[in-house]
Amino acid sequence: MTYELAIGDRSYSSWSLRGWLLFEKFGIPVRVRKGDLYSDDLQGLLADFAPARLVPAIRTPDGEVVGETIAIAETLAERHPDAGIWPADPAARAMARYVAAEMHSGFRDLRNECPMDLLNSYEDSRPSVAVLADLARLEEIWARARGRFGQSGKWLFGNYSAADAFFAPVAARIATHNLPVSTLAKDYVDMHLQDHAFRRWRAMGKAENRVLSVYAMPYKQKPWPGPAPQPAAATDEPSINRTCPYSGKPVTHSLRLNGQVWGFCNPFCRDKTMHDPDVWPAFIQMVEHQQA
Ligand SMILES: N[C@@H](CCC(=O)N[C@@H](CS)C(=O)NCC(=O)O)C(=O)O
Repeated sequence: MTYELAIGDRSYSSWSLRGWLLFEKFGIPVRVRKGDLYSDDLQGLLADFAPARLVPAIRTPDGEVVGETIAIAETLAERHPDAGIWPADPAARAMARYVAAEMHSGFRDLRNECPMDLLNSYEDSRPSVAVLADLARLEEIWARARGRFGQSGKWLFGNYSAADAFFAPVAARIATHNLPVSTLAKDYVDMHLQDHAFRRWRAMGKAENRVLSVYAMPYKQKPWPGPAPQPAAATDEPSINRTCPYSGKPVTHSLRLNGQVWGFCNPFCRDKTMHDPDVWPAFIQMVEHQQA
């Protein structure tokens, strides 16, 4: 038995992103089950995670259901004390818990006015005074965390911690809504956009190929503010490999990248790879092995 994680649409569900990062960044195996937001599909999924009423929700290997992202973080930290979910230093850990809890319960104006949408990015936006106040508060706590505890790495408390998972969707909001922030905050936002786990999540969201127009904003679009993925395209050509790099099953769907054709055992795994080929370790290993 492994953990199960219920999530919503990857392009839009900011809390699902946080919940998934808590597994992905700390090497905890999990079976992800996705439901479409605002649909019976999600309600059906959540019925299997009773009494959860929102995503993310998890089921532990021994069958306990936990909802609320902050409770999921604490449950995983308790069950995996060596995973580094919270910083090892007690003072850093205290502040990391504090800022993650503040994210969990606060920043409502930023969250309401600037929804997470990993499919779109805007030239400008008109942040309200309340959103600017949320940004000022973020600047304050990010600068304090980095200044006091950030020497050993590039994340808020040095190494990546649950606090960074909690702020990943905020980083996406700042970047895609082009919100005004300091250089220090922008550097931290860029860390998230470059992070391979974050990029895997975004690539999977693109592979889901589901657009929720309710999140569209009336602003001029700009290119995605993170690293531009290598161009790859779906193809029917025969692939170099016969088995899928992820499952070992026979190839059924292929993509073309840098003049070579690679195969996968289902359309989702082909498409998630196609949308950002550089961030999938098993795929990269296969390509490098073939080229060696
Ligand atoms: N406080 C909750 C918030 C979770 C939440 O708002 N999830 C949204 C998706 S991002 C949801 O499940 N929406 C479905 C609905 O409202 O029916 C947490 O920390 O997990």
